[in-house]
Parts: sequence; structure tokens; C-alpha cells
Amino acid sequence: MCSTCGCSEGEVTITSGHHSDDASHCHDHAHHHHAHHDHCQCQTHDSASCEHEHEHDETIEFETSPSVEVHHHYYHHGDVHHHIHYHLAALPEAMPQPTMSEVTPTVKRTVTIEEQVLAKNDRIAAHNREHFAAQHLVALNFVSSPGSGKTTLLCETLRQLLPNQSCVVIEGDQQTQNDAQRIEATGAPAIQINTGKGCHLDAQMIHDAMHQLDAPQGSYLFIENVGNLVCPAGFDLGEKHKVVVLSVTEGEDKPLKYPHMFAAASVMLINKIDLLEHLDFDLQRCMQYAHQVNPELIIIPISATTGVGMDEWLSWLETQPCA
Ligand SMILES: Nc1nc2c(ncn2[C@@H]2O[C@H](COP(=O)(O)OP(=O)(O)OP(=O)(O)O)[C@@H](O)[C@H]2O)c(=O)[nH]1
Ligand SMILES: [Mg+2]
Repeated sequence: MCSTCGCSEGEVTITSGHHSDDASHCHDHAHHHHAHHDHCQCQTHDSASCEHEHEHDETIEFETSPSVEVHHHYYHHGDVHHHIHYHLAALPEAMPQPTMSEVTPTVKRTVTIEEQVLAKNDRIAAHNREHFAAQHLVALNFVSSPGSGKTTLLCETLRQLLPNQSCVVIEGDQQTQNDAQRIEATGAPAIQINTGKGCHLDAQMIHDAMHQLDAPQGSYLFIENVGNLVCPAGFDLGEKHKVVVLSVTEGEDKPLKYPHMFAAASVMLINKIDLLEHLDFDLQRCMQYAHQVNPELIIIPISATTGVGMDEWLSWLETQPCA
């Protein structure tokens, strides 16, 4: 169950785009991933370099003084509810400190931390981030409502970059292989994640997809999230930046109506500006609204079909080098 929206995630499938037109072949190679499985099915990493501690509960043991007391602490960090179960007293510095009366001096204790979905996701995202850094991958997470032009923009971006720069793509949709096939037509390797009833990608899905996607060192990793302006804002995938795409047909007030997504993004591409003359869309007001929720947001008006604004977008990408 998605803790942000209550959607039911069902079975998630992860398939290579080029396997997708042969259903039986595809099935053989599909990595069927259940959204809440706890054990990594990592096959390409050696266990020494990749510990894959994906257990739901984390146990930390360290030396200090024994205690006869068991304490339960509840606290909130952002939207995340933590329940910390202290079998013994005194805590590592990063943990909430008990009062002096709760701490009794001695030798060993165990801290069991039960985390809910978002905290677990954050941990896997941090793990992904380490992998991306080690492999010099720049991961960008494209988020938007359905149909804003994410795949069209990515295909154009790949056509411009691919001759000189390796790029790989992870596509997220509830159903179909369509977007992975469109990406592969540009020559870039693509993995399609179908989330079933799920409304967003999560860090575990990206982790699993990366094991099927043999990304060369120093690549851009473009992730196209499920079309949804709400839930993907809450799920860190380990990306360096979120890029939010808003098309002019959606109306200029979207940054105010869905502020979390625009607050979480580093860049906003206002797409389909070739259609502006047909619409009652106030570009200046849209930018003003977006800056209201995120003063740091870099905004680039663009048209994936005419190419207007592509240079500015590619220049921004150059500020995020993979080396
Ligand atoms: N006029 C115009 N149409 C565009 C532009 N970019 C994309 N489109 C059209 O918008 C429609 C949706 O584009 P996609 O690239 O599939 O959008 P998406 O965001 O990937 O959609 P989902 O993956 O379904 O969320 C297609 O018919 C595109 O041809 C643009 O800059 N101008
Ligand atoms: Mg798409």
C-alpha cells in the first residue's frame, strides 16, 4: 500500500524494452518484483561491495551500559513516523536522546528501529545514490502529469546527446512497453517498469531495474516516472535532480495546486509552447507561481516538437556532467 496516496501496488514487472515485443521471451527475462519484498535479488554485485541490508527492521548494536528498561519512542521526521524500540538505554548521537532518568550505565544494548514505507524508501534511495556516485551516473527523475511530453522530450534529448554521451533510461508506467520502445528507437538502452496499480516509482524498483540495465560508467540515467503530479514527489529514487515537466495545456496554476512536486524539483520544463497561440495560458504568471513555491527553480520554456528551448535545456544538462 502506498503510504502517500493509499494506492494498491500489486505486482510490479521490470523488463528490457527490447524484449517487449516477444511476450514469452519477455516473460522469461522479466524480473518480477514485489514492491515490498525485503531481500535484494541482486545478481550483478558482489556481496562485499554491496551489502543490501533491505530488512524492514534495522538492528544496531553497540557497547554501553546495560539497562533493565525497554523504552518505546515515537517521533516524526517530515511525513515519516518512526517507532524506536530501545531495549537498553543510551543512544547513538543521531538518535533522539532519552532523558537522563531513562539512561542507566552499562555494556550492551540493541536498538530496533521500525520504519514505515517512506523511511525505508529513503534508505534504499541513499543506497542507489551511492551506486550512482560510484559509477559516475547522473540520475534525473522526470515527473509530470500524464501526457505532458516527458517521453517526447527525452527522445529529443537523446537524439542530441547520444553521439557523444552515453545515456540509459528507466521508464515507469502502470502498463505497456510503449515508452521503452520509443526510447530504444533512439538507440539508448531502456528498461520498462510497469507498476500495475501503483502510481509512482520507488527506490527499490530503480535498484532492481539498475541490475538489468548495464549502464556504462559516466552515463546520464534518465528516469521517467509514472505520470502523476502527486505521489512521485514523495519518493526519492536516489536521483540528483527532479525535472518537472508542465505542458501549457494543463493551465498555469498547477504549481500552486500541486506545490510539493514543484518544490521538490530543481528544473521545470514548460513544454508545448508551440501551442501557446491557441491557448489562454499566461507563461509569466506560471513562472511566477512556480517561483512562489520554489524560488530556486530553474524554468525553461520548451517545445519538444519544434525544438524551441532545447539549447537552453541541453546547456543546463552540461552543468551536470557525468565525469
Ligand atoms: N504540440 C506539442 N505536442 C507535444 C509536445 N511534446 C509532446 N507532445 C505530444 O504530447 C503527447 C504526449 O506526449 P508524451 O511524450 O507521450 O507524454 P508523456 O509525458 O511521456 O506521457 P505519459 O508517459 O503517458 O505520462 C504526444 O501526442 C506528443 O506528440 C510539444 O512540445 N508540442
Ligand atoms: Mg511517457
